[in-house]
Amino acid sequence: MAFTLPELPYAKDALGPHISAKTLEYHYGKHHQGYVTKLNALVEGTEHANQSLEEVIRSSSGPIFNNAAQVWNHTFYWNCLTPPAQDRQKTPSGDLAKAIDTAFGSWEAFKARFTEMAVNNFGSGWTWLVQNADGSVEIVNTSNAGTPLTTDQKPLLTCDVWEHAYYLDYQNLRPHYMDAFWELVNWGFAQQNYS
Ligand code: MN3
Repeated sequence: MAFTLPELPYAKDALGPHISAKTLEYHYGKHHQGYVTKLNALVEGTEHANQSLEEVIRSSSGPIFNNAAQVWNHTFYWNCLTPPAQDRQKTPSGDLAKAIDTAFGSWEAFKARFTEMAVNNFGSGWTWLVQNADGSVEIVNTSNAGTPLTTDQKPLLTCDVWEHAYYLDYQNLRPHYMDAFWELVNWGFAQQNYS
């Protein structure tokens, strides 16, 4: 049973002008696919070969963990984005909006804090909105392939801050990529994750 690259939930040119088709060709078609291919090669003949992706992430370390977590993180990230349609929901609503207000004071304060965490996440990594067991939410940074799946915190939303996520479109300007990210967040997906 080999791991496979999930379909993108939209066309490669659907996130423009904020994230280009060229970025998706490389980020999804080369990087994400590369993690899947490497993972399959690494688990062959090991105890991980017949595990689910989540089981591999929770029971491995080193290269197997890195590639498995990157496969999962990227699939989650694609689902955190949605094409920038006119009628796109631009802010969270419902229980998630309440939890964000409780934790950060306001939507604007949350957005500013998430952006600050992402911009200052040193090197390669991910910035996450996560849910704690008591229903509260917080923002956490992980480095490299790090993922909340190995903790008690439930991922709700993520932003990939590896340079490969934005270098073709924004070169070294991660803050400009963050502006793009906010134009594309799929709040319906984040709300669905919050329970
Ligand atoms: Mn990436």
